Amino acid sequence: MLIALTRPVSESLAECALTHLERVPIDLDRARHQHAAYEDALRALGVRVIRAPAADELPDAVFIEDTALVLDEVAVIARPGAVSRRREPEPVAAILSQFRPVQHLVAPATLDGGDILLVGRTIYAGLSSRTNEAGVKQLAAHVGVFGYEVVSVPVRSCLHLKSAVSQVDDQLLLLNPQWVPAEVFAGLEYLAVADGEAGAANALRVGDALIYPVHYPWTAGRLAKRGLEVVPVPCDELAKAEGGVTCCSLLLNTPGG
Ligand code: CIR
Repeated sequence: MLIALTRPVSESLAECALTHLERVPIDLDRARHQHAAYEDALRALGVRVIRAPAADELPDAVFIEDTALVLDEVAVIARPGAVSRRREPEPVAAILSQFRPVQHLVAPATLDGGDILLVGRTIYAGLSSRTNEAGVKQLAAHVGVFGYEVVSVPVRSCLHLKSAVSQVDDQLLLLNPQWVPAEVFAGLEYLAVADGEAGAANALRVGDALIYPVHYPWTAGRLAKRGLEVVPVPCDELAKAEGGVTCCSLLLNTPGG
């Protein structure tokens, strides 16, 4: 079965790190309702949701994806690129160690989980303002033993690699060609985001369904037209903190029940 680790929206969310967005007021109650709706959407798809402990003093803790890369064989604990986020991974690592052997990235490596796109045995790793060469190199050393190939991808106009591209079907990516060159993903097809929806490339694939922001209707229409099951979730309040749908969980396969 599939487990999703999530983490509550912190009291201090309004002090989140921001890179490409202007700071605007965030309605905490609304963000919490949206986060609950996201967890409900996961449950409705048969996923068991486990909440990591709240960390009200860490504004970005809800974006738990950035704290680790979880593979079937190992969990690699990230070292977030933003100094304000460096204390987020430890409690997550404690939970992951119940399910996987755990490896840690260490200084000078920095890496955010949002920069990692796993497609089969290929790990695309974004080199961004958060993830550096040392981070990708250490990651490659930890996962190479399990037969994963790591491919670096430069990320420029957006926060993370997965702001620009995510996987929506076995051979299909959803991608913003202005933010990442499609040629990097040789052998895969891609669907482009709709005009006026630059941030729409981040979808969370759960089995055959896609948890997807309700605020990108045109791109959602394109996904539906391809026969993909789109599960819309409201998440515009969390988007003000530069978070998307992949960022709010870490998914792990577990055997049996
Ligand atoms: C940050 O800047 O780190 C947070 N405010 C947003 C992180 C979003 N995470 C993600 O896309 N994986």
